[in-house]
Amino acid sequence: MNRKFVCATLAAALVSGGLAAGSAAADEVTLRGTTAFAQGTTFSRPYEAFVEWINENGKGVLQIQTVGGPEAMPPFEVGNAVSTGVVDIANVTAAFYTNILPMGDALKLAENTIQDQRANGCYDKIDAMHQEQMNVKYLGRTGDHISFHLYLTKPLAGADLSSLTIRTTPVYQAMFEKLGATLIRTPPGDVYTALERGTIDGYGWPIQGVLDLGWDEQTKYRVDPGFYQVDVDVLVNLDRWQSLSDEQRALLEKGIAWLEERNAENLNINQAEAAKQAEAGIEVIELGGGDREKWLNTARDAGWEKVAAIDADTAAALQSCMR
Ligand code: 173
Repeated sequence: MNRKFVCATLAAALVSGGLAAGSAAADEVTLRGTTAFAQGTTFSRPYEAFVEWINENGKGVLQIQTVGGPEAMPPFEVGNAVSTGVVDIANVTAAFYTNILPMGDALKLAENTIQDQRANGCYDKIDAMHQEQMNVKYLGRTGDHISFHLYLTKPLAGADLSSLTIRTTPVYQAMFEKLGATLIRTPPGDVYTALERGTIDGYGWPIQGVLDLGWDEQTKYRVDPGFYQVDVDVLVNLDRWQSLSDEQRALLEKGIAWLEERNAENLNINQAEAAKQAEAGIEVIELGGGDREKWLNTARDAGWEKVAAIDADTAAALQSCMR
């Protein structure tokens, strides 16, 4: 779609959202939201359920209006949009906003849950980092218990990617680079075409969502084991957050707690997704022995090395509260 046209459409939606909020009950606020993942797909659905929960429970207090997804705003620009207040609230993974918060790359390295991190003070550190460096409130996240994998169109003999061109995001970059791959960074929306044209031999993606996007048609193998943990984060522009009443903020916090409780369902969904992949003909390449060790150690070590190079003290603090 024409970029100018979609930007104009989004701008019109933003303006009409603003007018609608102005003409509603005096103290009801409408937040304009966006999602970096295509609406109705795996990593947008939890956020959409949250919006529904808020709109159901927040009548007369606060409503959320989703003004578009990746068709209206490129995923790698969503962090900037919520930081500057182009939107008020966003559903986005930290890998898509490392341009403004490089340390966000640490979130995928967590081995514990958001509930653990709220209890041990890690959440406060993550929130502070987002507020100070990005001008957003880190409301919370989905994605716990979901790991990432490498998917391929060609077989793989061991933990060596040197003959392969792989689609990446910052999530997989340090690991796949260490294992020798040639990398191409793209948003999710470009993966199908890249596979179809043969410009990539595979891609990084979580265990969930492959069939949802139709990529199974172009995928022959999944490499196991998985690594890291998905973070899909809900961010609120900080000025907007601070302008809300206690009641409005409490509503958002109650809604996100409700959503985060549902992260536990991922354990079952992961199994169902693996079964669906097998039915769709995706074969598992199970790395064993030394290859498995190299795979997992490279993931962890390259991941932490990269964030330690950005800010060693913060990396150390996060490492101790993320496990
Ligand atoms: O592969 C990706 O686009 C990516 O980084 C990601 C992160 C979280 C959920 C889904 C995909």
